[in-house]
Amino acid sequence: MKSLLLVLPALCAPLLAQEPTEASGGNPPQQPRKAWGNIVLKSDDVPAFPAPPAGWDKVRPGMARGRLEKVEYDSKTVGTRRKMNVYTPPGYTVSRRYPVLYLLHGIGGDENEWQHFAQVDTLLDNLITDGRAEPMIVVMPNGRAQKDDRPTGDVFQHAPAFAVFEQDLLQDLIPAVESRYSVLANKENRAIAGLSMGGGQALNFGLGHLDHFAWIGGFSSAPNTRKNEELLPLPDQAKQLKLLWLSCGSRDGLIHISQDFHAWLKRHGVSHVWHVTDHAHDAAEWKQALYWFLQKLSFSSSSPGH
Ligand code: FER
Repeated sequence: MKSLLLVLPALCAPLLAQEPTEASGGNPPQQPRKAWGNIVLKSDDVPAFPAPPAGWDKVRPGMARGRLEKVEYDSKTVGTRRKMNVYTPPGYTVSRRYPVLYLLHGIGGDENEWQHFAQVDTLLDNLITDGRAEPMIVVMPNGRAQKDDRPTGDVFQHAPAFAVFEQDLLQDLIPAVESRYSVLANKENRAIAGLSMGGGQALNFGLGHLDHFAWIGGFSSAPNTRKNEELLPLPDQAKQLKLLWLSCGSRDGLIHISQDFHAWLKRHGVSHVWHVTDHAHDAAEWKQALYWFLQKLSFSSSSPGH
């Protein structure tokens, strides 16, 4: 089973991450055990949102649909042409400009992972049609910034490339998106979120570049998340954010990472969303987190770009 996990990278993250215990030996050997803490729930580890309503993830016949396309860009950082998936909303037109969400995958994933886990196009089509999310572009890049960026072999060895992606994102990917699509290119219209390793990246890069991002979401963030004081050396600076979101499943052995940052934010009076469901480290968690996160992105109510 363990070797099978390593050759099924797109499916790895949720399977690798099932609340391993010392007794069950549930971890693959490459994975640092200390990262998976004992789960100790606090009284405020509760959902901020209910389970999504019926039909939330169903394709509706006859409805206007957005487009999902595979796009390549030149990365000076990596020295290769890199792939991303880009969702454009129903009726996308260059005669208007759109906000952009950068959506980052986990350690076993790639640019296809979010679509595979959460059918991002369907969620957005439904939310936009119902007026519950604003028309936006969603960019799903490959956050493993190394020449061979396929999730093969021991994916935990790729952790350093997830840090290198900070440079690829800011210097290569965002400029490529903003030159190719009709984009509102300011921080009020730029969001970043991700799951697990991608959650750590979103917190690290988003909070590290408050001049670039006003909307930040960490879903089930992984041990690549920087320490609280490094994430936000000056907690008051978070006041310039429109949204800081932390979510996790209560059966996820990585929840201590989100709990710790949540408690620190609370202590420092930094407002944020804290959404804890009864899911584990799995696609069900990330899909509903994305569904509610998308509805919090009220770009136009906050934006000088409109
Ligand atoms: C770790 C445990 C989990 C780790 C990363 C993860 C870099 C990431 C999991 C995921 O992305 O699903 O110790 O170290």
